[in-house]
Amino acid sequence: MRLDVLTIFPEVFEDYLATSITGRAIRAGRLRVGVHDLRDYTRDRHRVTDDYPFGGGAGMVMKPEPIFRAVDKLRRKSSRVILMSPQGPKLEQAWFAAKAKSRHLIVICGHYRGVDQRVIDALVDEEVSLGDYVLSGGELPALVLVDGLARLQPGAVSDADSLAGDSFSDGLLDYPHFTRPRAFKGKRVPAVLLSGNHQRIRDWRDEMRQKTTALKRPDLLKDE
Ligand code: 9D3
Repeated sequence: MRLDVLTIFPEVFEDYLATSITGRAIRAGRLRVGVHDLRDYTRDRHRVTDDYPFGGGAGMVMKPEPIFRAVDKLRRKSSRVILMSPQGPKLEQAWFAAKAKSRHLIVICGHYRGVDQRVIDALVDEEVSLGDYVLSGGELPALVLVDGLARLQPGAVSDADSLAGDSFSDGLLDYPHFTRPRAFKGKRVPAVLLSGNHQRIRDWRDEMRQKTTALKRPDLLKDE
């Protein structure tokens, strides 16, 4: 899979993409990520990517021309163009599972008040949001998108079970985890986990997943 990200802050992507599972997926060749500075697609001396809104009002709007030039250069037949936008539906695990099979995504990061509407109308296939709160731009949301897709690429997460057991992939939260030491600050690891009885351990974990979900995220247990 290939991702091309359009942004006015390309430098914020570098460290994160080089790290952990995203870094491993990229180094393993499972995922290619291009980060493109929209200022490289301007044609004026000051490399301006934003301008005042027609009709007035606070804040700046991202100009259409650099975004159109970048998308025209990067787009192929298989491309889908995604705009990170507080107006899109919220990203969910099912979205990642579906999009992980894509060949090529072009991801546009907005800033300020957002992008010129003609970008949305002519170029964007879908808008996606992280949630109903205001961030200063689409860069962190785009990193979330890349991370969620990277770990679903074949071979990116070493243990296939850790994907199958993903919280949300079956609508339940995870069970509690413990590692050494067996006793810490007077708190013992649940005896069942030391029992060596794998059926009992599975049953305990299933039960804990139900209980934890009912307690912390009862909304996940309601149908629809
Ligand atoms: C004044 C109306 N604002 C919409 C709530 C304008 C606006 C605020 C912030 C337009 C863009 C932004 C920058 N945010 C994003 O680009 C963004 C975002 C977000 O703010 N919250 C959750 N998900 C996302 S994805 C992209």
